[in-house]
Amino acid sequence: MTVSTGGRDAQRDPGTPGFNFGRRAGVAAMGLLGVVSLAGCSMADWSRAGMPEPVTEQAPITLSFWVGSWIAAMAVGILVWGLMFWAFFAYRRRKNSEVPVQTRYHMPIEALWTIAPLIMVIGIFYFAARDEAELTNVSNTQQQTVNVVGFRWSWTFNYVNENTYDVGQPAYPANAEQGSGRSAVPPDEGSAVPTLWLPVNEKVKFELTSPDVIHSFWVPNFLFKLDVVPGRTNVFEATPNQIGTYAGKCAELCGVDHSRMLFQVKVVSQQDFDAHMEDLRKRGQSGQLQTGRTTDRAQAV
Ligand SMILES: [Cu+2]
Repeated sequence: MTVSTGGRDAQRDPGTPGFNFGRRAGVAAMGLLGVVSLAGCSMADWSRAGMPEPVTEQAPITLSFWVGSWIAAMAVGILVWGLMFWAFFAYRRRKNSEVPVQTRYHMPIEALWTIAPLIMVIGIFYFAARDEAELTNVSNTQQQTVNVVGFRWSWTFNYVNENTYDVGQPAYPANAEQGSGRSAVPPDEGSAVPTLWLPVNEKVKFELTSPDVIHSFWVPNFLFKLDVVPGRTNVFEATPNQIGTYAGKCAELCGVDHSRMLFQVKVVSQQDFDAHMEDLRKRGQSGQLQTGRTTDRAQAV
């Protein structure tokens, strides 16, 4: 008798497996393990399903929606995969001549696969709408107001209560060689990205404005971003509750130097914040820069 693993109609010994499922599953598991360890994911990353660490009072709302969605999706996935594999084995063709029972117009099944996805979509919509309403709610009970101006290609931070401002300049591309880039900004200066200072545990109202095109204000660790739209003021509130320095960037493709719109957020103690405001005043950066592009520094691009 010929034993072959190839060809649909190949004859097989009853005891000879055509495909070694155990070995294949082992190889797949090893591959997955390799990918996971190469990706450098820690246990904390896993528990957040890849989300950055939340550093505001509001961010856990986004995080629990994200993790909850994954849990729900995996539960549905496991159920569907389980049913699929059960069907593969339970209804596999045992004889060449055999044709499986064909099921048509089965009302309970038709009703199930109409209603079940509907319940899932309504569920996702309900939680998304509930969390969005909470995250975008503006109570106007803030302790600090910051007017963030996104402009091509950097950011200005107007500290409204303090009547001070800071203006950034485009970050120099990390891989650009000196003299090869379009920019006249020296790499050392350009690498100092604009910094938004915020006092810890104070509610901040962000007023986002743009003098030119649509940008998007994104601090990954806030688990939140909001578009910066010319001609209107988009507003949100957040309370940073963890001291540290966090990266931020423009998240809306706004033009050729979009990738240079980097900034950072420094969440500091009240004393450090006050000292920095004093520093800005000493440097003559009192008042507000509404357009963001009125200094020589920002024009040097
Ligand atoms: Cu932008």
